[in-house]
Amino acid sequence: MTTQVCIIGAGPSGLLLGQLLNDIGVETIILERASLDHVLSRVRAGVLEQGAIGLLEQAGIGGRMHAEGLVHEGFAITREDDVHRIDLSGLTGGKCVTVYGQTEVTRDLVDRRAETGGVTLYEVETVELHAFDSDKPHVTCRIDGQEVRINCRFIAGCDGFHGASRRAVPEDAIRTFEKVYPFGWLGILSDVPPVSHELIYASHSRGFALCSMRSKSRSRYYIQCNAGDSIEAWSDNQFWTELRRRLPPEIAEAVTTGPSFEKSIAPLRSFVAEPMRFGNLFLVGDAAHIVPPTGAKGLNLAASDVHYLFEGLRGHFLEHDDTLLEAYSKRALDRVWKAVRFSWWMTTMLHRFPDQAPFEARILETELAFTLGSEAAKTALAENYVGLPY
Ligand code: RFL
Ligand code: PHB
Repeated sequence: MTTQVCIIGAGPSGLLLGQLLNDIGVETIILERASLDHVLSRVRAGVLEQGAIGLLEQAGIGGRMHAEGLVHEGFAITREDDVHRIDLSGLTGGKCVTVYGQTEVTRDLVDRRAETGGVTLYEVETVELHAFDSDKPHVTCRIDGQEVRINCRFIAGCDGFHGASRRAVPEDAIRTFEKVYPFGWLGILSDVPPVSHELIYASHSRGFALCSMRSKSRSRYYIQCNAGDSIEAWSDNQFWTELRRRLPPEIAEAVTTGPSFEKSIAPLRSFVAEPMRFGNLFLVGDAAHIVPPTGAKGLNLAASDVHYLFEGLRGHFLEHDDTLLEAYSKRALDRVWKAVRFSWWMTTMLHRFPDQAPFEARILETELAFTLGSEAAKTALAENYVGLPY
């Protein structure tokens, strides 16, 4: 098989890049390790920045997102029993975010690719990347037991943190930066109305909690848990009890509980690989960087990477100009590091760290008190949360 851009991974990065390229007549083949059902069953991000919304519109999937997505002009931070509102719109001159689940974004992109005749091969095994330091890279894999070779001009590594693309890069060509946090997030989905029409980020001496949603009748809640906790150790009842303990009493009383239909634990990590280009291989999204979910930035960074790479590839194929392709890694990383900093800052300020020295604990309490009491600090928080410009 031959294509112009071989995309590894049919998560949001791969599907979005594939759609934007498809729409300007650049051929792509997407190779995905998992089954379509598995891809569509993953529950992850919920909050989209305006820039990501614009790209999804450009990819032709604005319709359902605008009909069903919830526009949020602010969110709350609680500190023990106090509630503070962050007026995103007021602090940023009218900007806001949209709550629309990653599962729905993925489904819309999958449907659009099918409508527009894009090729996605699911359940491919042993994906290997070859000769990406030359002008004739190729990818090999096994599909239904058959060895398949795809010749291409470029490879886009959109295969997430555990994918094959980043691992194909020689060790001496890549530099990585990593911080692993000593806790995880236990998350549930339940078909109960959200406790509030806005998100609530709760800082509490028992640990962090987050009240989020997928719709007016579907709630997404998270609590900070120990890094080594197992799902079996947390019954629904234990989850609801612990969540309520971390919320101010009037909010805790208003939480509607019900059976969960999804429950998972996510470890928290910050990770960046530099550069994001190796010859004719480009890393995109979680393949190149991971942020803890506290700032709601992972999917949004995947979208801005796609934007920079799409501009570069459009320049190459349509205008015979490689300036933006050459600039891809730098443009993407400049924005990535700002989101990595913001996500680290939100995480550090709002969680409780086991075995923390009393001095550090007081500094973090003061960081939160200062932030909530200062218009300038809240403006900086809001500016980052709605998303820095591309
Ligand atoms: P993905 O979504 O991991 O997709 C990668 C795809 O590649 C496939 N794959 C392979 N395919 C072929 N060959 C291989 N060798 C392969 N290895 C892997 C995988 O099966 C998969 O289909 O990466 P992508 O596309 O870069 O997208 C990134 C986002 O998924 C991620 O950043 C966000 O989910 C992070 N995130 C959040 N981001 C936000 O912007 N806002 C949020 O509110 C938010 N909340 C979250 C989150 C992530 C979470 N978890 C579980 C990590 C909340 C949570 C709990
Ligand atoms: C979510 O709804 O899954 C969500 C929302 C905000 C975050 C992280 C996750 O910061």
